[in-house]
Amino acid sequence: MTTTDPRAKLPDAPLADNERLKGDSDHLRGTIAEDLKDGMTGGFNGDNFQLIRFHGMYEQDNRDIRAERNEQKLDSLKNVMLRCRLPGGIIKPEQWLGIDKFAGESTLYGSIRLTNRQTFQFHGVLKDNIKPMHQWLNELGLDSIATAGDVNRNVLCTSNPVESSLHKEAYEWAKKISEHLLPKTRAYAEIWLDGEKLHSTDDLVTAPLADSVKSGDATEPVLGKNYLPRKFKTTVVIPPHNDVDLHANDLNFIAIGENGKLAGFNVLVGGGLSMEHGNTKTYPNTAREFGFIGLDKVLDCAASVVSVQRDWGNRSDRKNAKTRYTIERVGLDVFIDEVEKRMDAKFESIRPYQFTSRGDRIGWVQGEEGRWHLTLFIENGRLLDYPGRPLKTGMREIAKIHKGDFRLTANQNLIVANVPEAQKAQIEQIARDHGLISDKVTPQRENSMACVALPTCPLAMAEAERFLPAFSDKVDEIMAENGLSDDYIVLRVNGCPNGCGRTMLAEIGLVGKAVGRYNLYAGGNRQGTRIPRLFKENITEPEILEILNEWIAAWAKGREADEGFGDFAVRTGIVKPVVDAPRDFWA
Ligand code: SRM
Ligand code: SF4
Repeated sequence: MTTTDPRAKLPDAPLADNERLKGDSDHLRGTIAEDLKDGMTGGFNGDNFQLIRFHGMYEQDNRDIRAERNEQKLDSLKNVMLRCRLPGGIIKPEQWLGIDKFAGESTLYGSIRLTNRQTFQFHGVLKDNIKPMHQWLNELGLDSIATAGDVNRNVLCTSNPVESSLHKEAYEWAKKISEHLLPKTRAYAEIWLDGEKLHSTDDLVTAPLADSVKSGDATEPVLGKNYLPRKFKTTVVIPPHNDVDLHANDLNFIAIGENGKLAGFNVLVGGGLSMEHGNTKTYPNTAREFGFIGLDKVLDCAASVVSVQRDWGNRSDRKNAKTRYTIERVGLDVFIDEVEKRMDAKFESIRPYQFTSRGDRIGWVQGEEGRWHLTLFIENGRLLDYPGRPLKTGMREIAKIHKGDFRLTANQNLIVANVPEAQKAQIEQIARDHGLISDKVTPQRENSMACVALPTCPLAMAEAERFLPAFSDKVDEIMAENGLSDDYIVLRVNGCPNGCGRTMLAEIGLVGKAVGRYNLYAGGNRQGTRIPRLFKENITEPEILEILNEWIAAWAKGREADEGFGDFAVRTGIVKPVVDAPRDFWA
């Protein structure tokens, strides 16, 4: 199937420049290897600036000191942020010790930043350290392939250590899907590892690919020579816990169990959260139900959805290129029909499923096999040694003695998983001594999240990660004044409307508009299945707090039993619910 299929209804417009650079890149090689040797700049030239993203890196600089350097006639101090590939977020203690060492010795900021897609980022890697970093990661059995760029990103899997057998099965699927959809080019190994064997993926067997989904490009049979029109995101979710926020993702496999075993998946396609302020052609949307598939069809289904989006996605306008826009343009039935043809199977009716929660269960829980799991709340995912709270050192000390594994959650937290009873007290003591456990953290803070934003994110319009902790203090006070200290509102902050902090699935969301100014959204729900609506534009922190004061007091007095704030806001008319995002999000 090609883009000439009339049902794709593609616009008659010139291709975006990214299409040229991907097509010309010799399967993502570009001239990155030569560029690495160019000591004149700390950055990457021409197309390589974009191409390094497919290798998991973004060029950045520290925006706090940009103006000062400009004044001194100095170029900005260019460096890269690296994002690791970690399907399902599982990492071993010995790997942790390795990344801890690299962050401490070879990055400008010294931190490990847990992301809300179950992996970690190093910020501030100078050019000379980039190649050693990839080699170091490879030694640890890790890589950063396809964690950015127009490809399928890190595949998420619900962090569910309690139901360990179901989690194990679901996690294996997350890994297999990640492998199946990875770029097959050897560019990463050639550039960063001098062609050496990739320890992270080379041993894994890639499943055969049906002819119906092949791209026609021998090197990249799934993704094609020009890769995907835009980034693509996939999850494996175990209900009733929607910690991965499936509606932020293009492709979702909802695990359906039968007698404690995995029977197959409900497939939901076309979620995504990004928009542009005031641009009504852009909108967040929830994923649509396609149907149920058995385990024998999972990989075919994944490749078929990706291939339809590959062939039918809009390659002229990157703001209209994601799967949700393709579905909107061609029609849901047409998209489903094409996926069924390519995977050579029909979707069955959706099996019953329900989501009841999204947040992580902070603290200890015991799993099916008697092992213990400790979920640590890491505010905004930033692991660093703070005065009186040496979090990063604490994690290192735990990693030195821990025999199980670590699991990074989609809420930017970390689980010390599979701890035997005999070691529980020791691990808890280390965590307490280093501030990784604090009895002062409220449920409200645990259910709040911010994206990175300033100073590293080049797209940030306002603070997010550095804004949230002090803002949370004030929200905590309001909650306490209203007798709600044991309750929470899913509250999220983004530095811009790209949606990284998943504000567009929050009960209350703040989206950066300018320095110190935010748009206030409300009306998402606790399960993460409803998009919130704009309530007020371009307001300051005091104005936001005044509104929250009123809202939270009204909620405390008028809520029905167990009613979350978002449902209350919709029921009492604070905001009209968003029912059909393309049509009523901006209405
Ligand atoms: Fe994101 C771009 C950080 C999750 C939507 N995101 C960026 C960049 C790389 C800025 C850039 O392009 O130069 C940010 C780097 C900041 C920094 O200095 O670290 C960035 N995004 C993040 C992270 C680290 C936020 C966090 O605090 O955890 C998350 C990394 C996830 C990962 O490990 O892969 C992150 N980004 C998300 C999510 C949430 C999710 O996936 O669950 C979204 C919304 C969901 C979606 O995709 O619809 C998201 N990020 C974006 C977009 C808008 C994409 C679009 O559809 O238009 C951009 C900008 C772009 O791609 O052009 C973006
Ligand atoms: Fe940067 Fe905007 Fe994403 Fe925040 S939402 S990390 S400011 S791109």
